[in-house]
Amino acid sequence: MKEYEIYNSLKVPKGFKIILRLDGRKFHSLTNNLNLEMPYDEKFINAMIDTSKDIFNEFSPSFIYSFSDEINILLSEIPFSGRIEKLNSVFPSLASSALTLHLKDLEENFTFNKNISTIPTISFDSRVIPIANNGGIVKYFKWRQDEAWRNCINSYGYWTLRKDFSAKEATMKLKNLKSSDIHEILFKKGLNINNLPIYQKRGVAIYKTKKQIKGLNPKTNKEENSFRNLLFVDKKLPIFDKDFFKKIDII
Ligand SMILES: Nc1nc2c(ncn2[C@@H]2O[C@H](COP(=O)(O)OP(=O)(O)OP(=O)(O)O)[C@@H](O)[C@H]2O)c(=O)[nH]1
Ligand SMILES: [Mg+2]
Repeated sequence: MKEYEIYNSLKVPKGFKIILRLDGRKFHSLTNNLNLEMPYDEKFINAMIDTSKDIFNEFSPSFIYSFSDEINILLSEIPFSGRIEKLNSVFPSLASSALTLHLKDLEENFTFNKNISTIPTISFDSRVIPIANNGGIVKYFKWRQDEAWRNCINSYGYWTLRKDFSAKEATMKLKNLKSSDIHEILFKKGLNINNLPIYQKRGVAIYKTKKQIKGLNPKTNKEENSFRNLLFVDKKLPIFDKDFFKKIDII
């Protein structure tokens, strides 16, 4: 029967790094059901960060970038011998169970919608993106960060318009507006989008940083400097460019 497993041998091309992009399935309903704060809910964002940390601790990727309901994972060393079926099943299932547990921890902080009384089932989809070179890494993450920014403007625009219009009307109005028009509307309503927290505008990254630690060397009995790799959650990201990825030793 083994010959029926026809996708078994599908693998990442040799010599490539990959990015896995996980995206929450039907998270619009999930966030509605949990009555999350609109458009950004710190509890939910922290649960997504904790989920990303779990992925980091399990698979040691080089870099994770998250905003809204997506988690982008850069893998330089590819597990499961690069088998696509494994990558596209193990990572999203790990993310689903981790996020469920982190949201469960916060359960008492949610005011559930009428139909539910507990955290609903959670799933993520997953895709594998082969990356040929360092330029590809910068280009990819810049593309996702631009999306985070678009998402930020649109969601603030939507929730501001919703104060005066129905969901349908607000969506229609947004469709015809340029981002400069949305800025203008928000500004008139007293919201300067430039003053929003950086993590809302640019997303959050998780990566290792080298930290200098002073400690006593028991052999020499002298104080010495050593370096330790620590997991760092970056909520104050710059706009992604080559220099940023060089500085954090990704490229
Ligand atoms: N209120 C709130 N909603 C959020 C937050 N982060 C993500 N979301 C929701 O997550 C959705 C993510 O967008 P999509 O991935 O396009 O929508 P989806 O419902 O997950 O649809 P599929 O991915 O196609 O299954 C947004 O539309 C928001 O409704 C948050 O911090 N607060
Ligand atoms: Mg989604």
